[in-house]
Amino acid sequence: MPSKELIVHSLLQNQWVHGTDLAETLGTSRTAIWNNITVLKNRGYDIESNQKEGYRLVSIPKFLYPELVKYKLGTSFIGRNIIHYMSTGSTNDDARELCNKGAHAGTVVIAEDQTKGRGRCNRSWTTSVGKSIAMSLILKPEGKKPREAYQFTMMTAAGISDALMSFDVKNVSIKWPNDVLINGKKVAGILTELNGEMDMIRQLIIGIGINVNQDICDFGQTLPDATSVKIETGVTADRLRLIQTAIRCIDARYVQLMRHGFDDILNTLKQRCCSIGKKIHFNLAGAEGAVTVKDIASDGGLMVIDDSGNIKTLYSGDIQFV
Ligand code: BT5
Repeated sequence: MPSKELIVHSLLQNQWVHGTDLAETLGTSRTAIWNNITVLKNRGYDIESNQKEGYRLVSIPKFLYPELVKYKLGTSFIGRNIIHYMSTGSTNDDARELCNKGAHAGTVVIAEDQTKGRGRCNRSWTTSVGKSIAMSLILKPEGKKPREAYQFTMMTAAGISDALMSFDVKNVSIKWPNDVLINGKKVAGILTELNGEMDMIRQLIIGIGINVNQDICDFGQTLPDATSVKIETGVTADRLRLIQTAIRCIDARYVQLMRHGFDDILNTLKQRCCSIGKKIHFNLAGAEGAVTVKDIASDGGLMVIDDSGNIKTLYSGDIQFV
């Protein structure tokens, strides 16, 4: 563990930490500790110090720094390596580059701001600095086929909705295939990108955008269907606690999917999916039409029925309620 991370964890755990103890634990000198404390102060940590008692953490920065996100994270897999940018184009692009350089599965890329945040089909995704969560997960699920990739989008939607519900957010639903809604408005979106061969997923990059503390004016008139946790609950949410909870819940869903298959996630989707029974307009690779959603199929596709009674299953694309 890098020494700055150890120092922060030690400061988070203890009221006062003596420089000598820190130096001993880290196998370094007191001067090196002092230098690291200076770096941490420049990162926004408010650290009090005195000769007798050592160092005390007064407050932490508002950013989603890896050392803070990792503190007591306790996941089995996702988040064992975390990379943080103040500003970047798109965390999905960063994750892809990191993959090309050999990044481990379970790596998470977090950005405070994105200048080229993307949705599906190159649509744009808006991030509000200090008010959103923008992150990408690198997964390398062994034994999974490219046609199963959307199961990972759905396990992520299940995980994000678990996290929001554990924050006591009411009326959370999932709009097939990749939106999480509160009171029918979009609070989170998922962008899954795949690199693989015909019968093997080499890596999956799962981009996640969550609106946490935006006010209505942050979305303006361009995004009337967007909402945030704060708008829906009336309370400013702790972004750090929410990202940790989201990573934990997605990690748990990932383990569930890899060990026990898709069934439990499918059941969750059926319970939380707001599309079942609704009339929708779908657009799928150029084909479009109005249909009624019947169910979610056992493999995660959307079973729909048209006005003539023909049943078909959709596997990707956009749906709008009519
Ligand atoms: C998505 O696409 O919903 C996927 C969004 C994924 C964003 C994450 S952030 C981290 C990672 N890095 C990236 O570059 N992307 C991922 P889609 O279903 O295509 O929805 C896109 C549409 O959602 C846009 O065309 C807008 O209408 C709307 N939208 C844009 N920003 C939004 C926001 N902050 N909240 C709600 N809706 C938004």
